[in-house]
Amino acid sequence: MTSLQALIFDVDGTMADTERDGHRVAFNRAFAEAGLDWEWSVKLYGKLLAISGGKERLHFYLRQYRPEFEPSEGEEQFVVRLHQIKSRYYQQILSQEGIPLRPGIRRILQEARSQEIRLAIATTASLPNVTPLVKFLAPDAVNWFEVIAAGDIVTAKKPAPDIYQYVLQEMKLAPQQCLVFEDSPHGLAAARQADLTTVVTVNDYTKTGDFTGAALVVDHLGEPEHPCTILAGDGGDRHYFNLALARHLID
Ligand code: XBP
Ligand code: MG
Repeated sequence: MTSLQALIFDVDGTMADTERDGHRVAFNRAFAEAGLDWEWSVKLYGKLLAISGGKERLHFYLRQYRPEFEPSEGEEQFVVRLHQIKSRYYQQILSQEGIPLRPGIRRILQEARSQEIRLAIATTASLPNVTPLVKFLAPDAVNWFEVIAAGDIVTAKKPAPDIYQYVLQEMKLAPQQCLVFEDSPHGLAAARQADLTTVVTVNDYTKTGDFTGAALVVDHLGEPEHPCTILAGDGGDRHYFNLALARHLID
């Protein structure tokens, strides 16, 4: 029997529904600022989410949807520049409009802190796009996490397991001592390939995904006054996710 030592969180889609109303909108504002008449609809963005990472997503879009477009500065430089503009808009959206945290996120993090469970983040998004969202938890919440593994810190992004292996290495923990929270098939694949037990909280973009291999699939983590629905896995008759359930999934 191994005891639970750490919780590892994905950010986009898991801590908050950032993709549709945050990242997507920021990409569109960046296109407009760059004088491009491109528009990523909610539906198209759902398809583009097959590619993890904002810069990688832009490269994919150019190849698949704009093969005739040849930026004078070269594709690599163009993507970096456009992604910088997009990040500025994304951070503006977070600071001016805000994006609410998903149910149960703050509660489970506080519960973990009070029981000295270690915390980490493993995300494909770039660090400057992660910290403003983490600050919604509490102004000093960046310090709650022992490791914030983000963006280009590893070369192979999710669904590759590298970001999770990096976190395990940094924390000197075995996969059996940790529980991961993810929202997407890519995230689940990354965690499972690193042998990590994973809880999936689905959202509108991911609810039809294949989550075979997840220990638990729920619509969200729930709150005592806002129950969650268990979609798959052994959650017993619980109405919201808590540390007792986290320990049950690991032991
Ligand atoms: C998140 C991503 C990110 C965001 C955009 O995936 O793929 O690329 O969409 O962020 P996950 P950046 O939740 O699986 O980590 O533009 O900063 O890359
Ligand atoms: Mg995610």
